[in-house]
Amino acid sequence: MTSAKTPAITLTIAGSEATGGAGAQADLKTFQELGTFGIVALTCIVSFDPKDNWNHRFVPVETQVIADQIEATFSNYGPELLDTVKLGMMGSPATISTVSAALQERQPKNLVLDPVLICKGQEPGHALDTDNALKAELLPKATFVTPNHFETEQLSGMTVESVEDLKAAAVEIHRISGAAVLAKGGVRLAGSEAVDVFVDAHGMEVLSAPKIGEHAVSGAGCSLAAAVAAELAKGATPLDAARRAKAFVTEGIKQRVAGNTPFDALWQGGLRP
Ligand code: PXL
Repeated sequence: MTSAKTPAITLTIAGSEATGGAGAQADLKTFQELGTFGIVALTCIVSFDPKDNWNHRFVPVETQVIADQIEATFSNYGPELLDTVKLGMMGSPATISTVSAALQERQPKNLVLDPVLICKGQEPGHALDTDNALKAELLPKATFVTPNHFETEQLSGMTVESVEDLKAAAVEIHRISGAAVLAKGGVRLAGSEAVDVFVDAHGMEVLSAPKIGEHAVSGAGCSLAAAVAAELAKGATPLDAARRAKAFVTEGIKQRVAGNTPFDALWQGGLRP
């Protein structure tokens, strides 16, 4: 039974990051904060190693178990109830193929891809395979993609050193994927503003906010993509979803949480009154 008050439903297919800053934890907190009913299908478990410079200890979830989680969720909520899926860290080509096959059947209206490419501590050969699989199997299915600076360079094949470069690369990623693109300059581009470039079939918009420090904050990318997914699920246009997600992340970075890792974590409650 549903009622007029039933919230929009959002599923994230993502990894756990044990300290709670990034990954599925950030996605779920973002969904809750923005008023959607959040669901997780877990792809892997990442535990930073304090004895090894906080590098990632990475354990994949068995592909059958990933498929089972998605089957349970899609069977419980039909496409009319659950039409928005966010993809976070996949971590291996086998996981990508499993997720891709599950999405092929369902074809969600909104598929927000956070193209998490390299994970610290992963073996480079394996990481390259994963990047290629992501580009071949998931990027073409995405309706919205949120690459950071590094991922923007990788997906576009272009070097990004300025806002003009970021614009050109975002246009290229839109061209090859057909998806709406929110390419994030973040703290990687010089200047006092954190600049992101949005491109879709209707055109381009530069989203800018004063930088809050010069250090990347854990969970910012995950929370941004999850916020885009939540806003799309509630009916926003891609551009409005991008604008609201940027505001959500900017406030969350202002109220970040510091622990012993060299990076702070975003607080999803930043927009609360
Ligand atoms: O921020 C990217 C990211 C996504 N998902 C998981 C992670 C990380 C980074 O640490 O651990 C599970």
